[in-house]
Parts: sequence; structure tokens; C-alpha cells
Amino acid sequence: MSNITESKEIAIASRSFRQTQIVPNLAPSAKDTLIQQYHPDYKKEAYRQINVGPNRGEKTVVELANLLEANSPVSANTPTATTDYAVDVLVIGGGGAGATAALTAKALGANVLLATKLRLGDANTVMAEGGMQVAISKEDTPIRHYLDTLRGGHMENDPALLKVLVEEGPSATKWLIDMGVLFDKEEDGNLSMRGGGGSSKPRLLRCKDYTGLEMMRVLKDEVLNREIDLLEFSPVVELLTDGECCTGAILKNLDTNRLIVVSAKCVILATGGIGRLHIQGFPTSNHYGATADGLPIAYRAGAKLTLQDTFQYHPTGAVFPEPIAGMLVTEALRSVGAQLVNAKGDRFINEMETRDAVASAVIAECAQGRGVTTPSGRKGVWLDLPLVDAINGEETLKTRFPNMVRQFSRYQIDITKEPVLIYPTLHYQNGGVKIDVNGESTLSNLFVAGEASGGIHGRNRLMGNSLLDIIVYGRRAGRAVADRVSKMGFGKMTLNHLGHFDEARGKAGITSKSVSPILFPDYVNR
Ligand code: MEZ
Repeated sequence: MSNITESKEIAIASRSFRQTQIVPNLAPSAKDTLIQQYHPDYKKEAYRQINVGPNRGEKTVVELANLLEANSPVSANTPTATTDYAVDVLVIGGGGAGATAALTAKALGANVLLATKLRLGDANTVMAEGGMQVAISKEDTPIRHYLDTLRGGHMENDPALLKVLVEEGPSATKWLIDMGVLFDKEEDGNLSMRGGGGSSKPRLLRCKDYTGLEMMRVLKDEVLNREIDLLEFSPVVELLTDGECCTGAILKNLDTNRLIVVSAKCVILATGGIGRLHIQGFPTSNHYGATADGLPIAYRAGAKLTLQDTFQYHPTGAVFPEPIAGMLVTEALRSVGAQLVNAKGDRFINEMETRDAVASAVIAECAQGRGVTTPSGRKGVWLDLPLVDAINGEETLKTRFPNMVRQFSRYQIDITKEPVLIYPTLHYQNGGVKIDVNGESTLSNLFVAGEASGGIHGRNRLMGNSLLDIIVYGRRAGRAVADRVSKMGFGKMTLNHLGHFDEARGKAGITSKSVSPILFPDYVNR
């Protein structure tokens, strides 16, 4: 391993040669071999069998298996007869998927309560930088989008879910634009598009390099303007069922620790991702609340998970300086020419391969001694950012990537002049709660939207497809529940499923005293 200053000079010195160098795409078999050797999803010792519940006998990472098998924070005898709220629809989660679902259900006449662990908008949506994929350019089609995504997901995407995603992308985009989302435009007024890894056409709409933040700005305003009832700092801790259907949820007021009982005809879980579990010790690009809260509660209530064994490690997380380790360095930079360079000054992968391949290649370089070591012992390779201006013209970084310029400038790193060190960061949960095309889980009246759901992206999500998924499936779930609640009454609210789950745990010999959801990352005992 080389030290930072020395190898940075080597990387800069190789720039003019690299600028015109073409690194071919990997042959399919070479790509598979690379992924199987180096991708964290293939690290057998990081996985174990799940011993109880709907996915019993299947595998996932130890961190998630522990959550799924853990105890509920509430006892099966907790009184549920007195409700604090009775609503048509309870939406749990204040990110893009939750806000979209709440807005849609409310617009169709449902009485909606939106509850969230932190504040409205504190979610992975606002961390999304590079863009939202949608097939709307003249030379593109939803079919192309479908095929690219299927290939990226290793053909394990649920075909019906994926079809809906790509077909409803254009109308979902119009909905966002009509509400006021300011996607970047070309000088002629047309929407500006850029490419992403694994995509055969430029299909990313963007708002500079803070696309998710801009989308959430508008969604959040809209939730407030439509006066949707909102409970902040009130995470979900358990679901309620009548034995067959979901009938509500128990929330916890973080100020008072008091439990809040909500009776709801339908519940939409939009609790987001898992990054703050720091699977396999990886840093994360996720927001502070991303502790996979929806998965164990849906699981205990009987909802099946799918693809729970696959995670996305975004190839370019910051490594140095230490305070921003794990921070997303957007893939969009690679789509406009930023190159990955090892300690010897060499490129080692086509930067626009799918994320699982690029992440594996970075891990391989470091494992094979061609990485750079930081003063605190982290490893990484260079992302040559000044090339972006060299290729696209001066000021490209400043005008199109202001967020990246600012984040690094806080540590006196000028990305217009020097490369930055990167290593894969835990970015996304590819799987989650299994849903149908309306977002309904295998537990009736429990819907799931956004990152907590699984199946759309197969084993590897393409860049920008999650910002699309939260809107398309947030809207689908919102529409489906609005229709459903107009024809039904409230169900009986019980915690009987906890008794059954405990019994099954006992039979499986599970004695763990852990509790889930954990709600916040445990940084004290790490
Ligand atoms: O979809 C994403 O994960 C995304 C757009 C990330 C990025 O690199 O900017």
C-alpha cells in the first residue's frame, strides 16, 4: 500500500495518458468471477440462516438475521383497546416514499396520518445525489429501461414490479414537475439527461448533485400545504393485527417514551434503508435513522421478505478525511469522465460498469496491494475529479456538482484540483418486504413503499432507480389504500402475533434478549 501524498502525485502524473485511454467493459464471465470473489454479498462468513418466521431456513447477513429474530420492545399484553388515533391510512416514514403515498391517499379522499421517527424529510431521499432514471428522451423507451434494469439486477428483479416501474416513470415524473421539482434543463429548455452505470441511454434527470434534496423540498412543502396530519419523532415499534390483516401500529413518542396506539384500516410502511447497521463493518452513505425499522416489525407480523441477502455497496464512498468516511461521492461524476485510479496510477475497471462490478474491482485493488492507505489505516483508490473539468470545460464541477465541491472544501480539499480517495460504502438494501404491484405485502392491508420493499431491483439496483421507485410505488400504494379504505371498516387490534412469534422462537431454540427495531445506531458499543 502506498501513502497518500506519494500516490496522489503518481495519479496526477498519469492523467494525460489516461484521458484518452479506453478500458473495455468486462466479459460477462469475468464480471461474474470478479463479483463472486470480491463483492461483500459473497462473503459466506458474514451470513447466517434465519431460524424463525416467514423466511425461516433462508439466509441473510448476521446483522439483519439478529434483528429479525429479536424481541419486540412491547409485550404481547400491552393494552391496545384505547386508541390515540383512528385513521383510514397510517403512513410510517417521512421520506420520499412516505410523503408521496400520504399525498396520493389524501388527494383521493382518505384520512391520513403520517408518522415519522425524526422530522419530515429526514430520510435517505435527501441523501440521493446523482439523479432519477426515467425513459422519456426521444431515443429511449421503457422497454430499454426495463432491460437495462433487469440486466443490472442479475435477472432476479420481479418482472411485474419492474414493468410498472418503467411504464409509470414518465407519469410519475410529470407529477413531480407539476408540483414544482426543478430538474436541470438544457439551454433549449428541454430536460437535461445524463448516463449512469449499466444504462444504455442517458436517462437520469437531475437537480445538480442534490436531486433527492430538491425532490424532498417539494414533497415536504406539499405535505405541509395539504395539511396532512403529522407526528414527528414518533417511530413505529410494533404493528397491530387481527390475526390475518394489519389493523394499525404502535408508535413511540421519543420525547415522553409514551406508546401511541393507532388504529388504521391500512398501513403503509416507508421506513427506508439499513445503512446504519453498518453491515460487515462498512461505513454508510445513509442518514442517521436508516436502521431497517420496518423489516423486523413487518416480519414478526407475518410479512415475507425477498432478496434479503443482497445489499448495495456504492463504489465511491469518501475515505478521507475521516469525518466524512462513507459519504456518497456521486456516480454522476464518473458518468461525466471521473476515473478510478489505483496507487500505481493505473485505471483498473470501466467506470460505467454496474455498481456491484465497480465496487468489487475497488475492493480487489485494495486487497491485492494496489490501494492507498490513509493515516488512520483505511484503504482506498483515487477518483480523479479534475478530469471532469478537463473533459467538460472549466467550472463544470462548480456548476454541476456544487454539493461535492462544498463537502470536500470543508476539509480544504479542492476537487477541481486534486483527486479524492474512495472505497465502497454501504448504500442500499436491494431486497426488503415482498410486495405486489400495488405495494401490498403478504400481510393484508400492510403496504410497503420505497427502500423497505424488495423485488424491484433484483440483486443490484441501477443508479437513479430508487428515486423513481419511491415515487411510482408511493403513488401506487397511496391509490390502492385510498380505494380499499372506502370499502372497509376498522379491524380488531391485537398483538397476538407476538405470542405466536415468541412460541416459534422458543421452538427454534432462540434465546437472544435483543430487541428490534433498534431505532438508532449503536455507536457507543461498536
Ligand atoms: O440512485 C443512487 O443511488 C444515486 C443516484 C447515487 C449517486 O451516485 O448519486
